[in-house]
Amino acid sequence: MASKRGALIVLEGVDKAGKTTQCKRLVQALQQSGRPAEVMRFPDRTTTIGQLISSYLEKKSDLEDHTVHLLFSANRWELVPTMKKKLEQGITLVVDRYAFSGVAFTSAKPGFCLDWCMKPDVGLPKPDLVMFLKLSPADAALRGQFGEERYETSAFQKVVQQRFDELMKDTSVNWQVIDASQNIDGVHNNIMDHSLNAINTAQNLPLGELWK
Ligand code: Z5A
Repeated sequence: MASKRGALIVLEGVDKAGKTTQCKRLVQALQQSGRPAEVMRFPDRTTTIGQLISSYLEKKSDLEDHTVHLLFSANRWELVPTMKKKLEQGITLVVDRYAFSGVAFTSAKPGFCLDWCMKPDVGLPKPDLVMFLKLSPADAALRGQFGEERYETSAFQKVVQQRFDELMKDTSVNWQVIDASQNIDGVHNNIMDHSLNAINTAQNLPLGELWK
């Protein structure tokens, strides 16, 4: 009998919301409870495309805005065969940023609309659950200064938040908003509850296609 598929779970959120912390915590907790799970992150800076993106984010190189948007998308598409294989093997994937970040960040730049930004990611594996870690700019500031990378300014992040708010109106995606101002355990408990529901539901459903 074919094994039940794993769930595709995505964490999105503003800068310093705790995405990386919570992705690791979730994978650990799932593994400890006997559920196969692995973490992934986008951009995946280890591939050739990912290295171009990394150099751009670190401001070591400049890329035209449409070009870098398409590279972020290509970086997801190049990982799709691996993602599908793992999901089919029953492994739940916990993903730190996905196409929603791609759209929110590029569409925060002048001259870009959501519709154009979404196009290259249409048809990607559709997440069974997308959790948005919500944190006010004041609470984010308590977690340290912005880093040195591109996009890490409060004015830009404010527009990014507005774009995420637009994306979250799409009811075809299973969005859950998480209060990321709680302590790490509190956030983890909320995330775990939603994830267990998604894992149980996903195992009996085919993997969907995003924005199709
Ligand atoms: N980008 C894009 O433009 N297009 C795309 O398609 C994609 C991405 C996929 C990648 O950054 C950049 O690329 C990103 C979007 C853009 N640009 N920005 N800005 P990244 O993924 O390499 O790094 P990041 O996502 O910006 O990381 P982050 O937002 O700074 O951090 P985080 O993962 O949300 O948080 P954290 O590292 O888990 O925690 C931050 C700190 O807070 C740390 O000291 C923790 O110990 C602390 N923390 C965490 N949780 C708590 C709680 N609950 N209480 C107190 N303190 C906490």
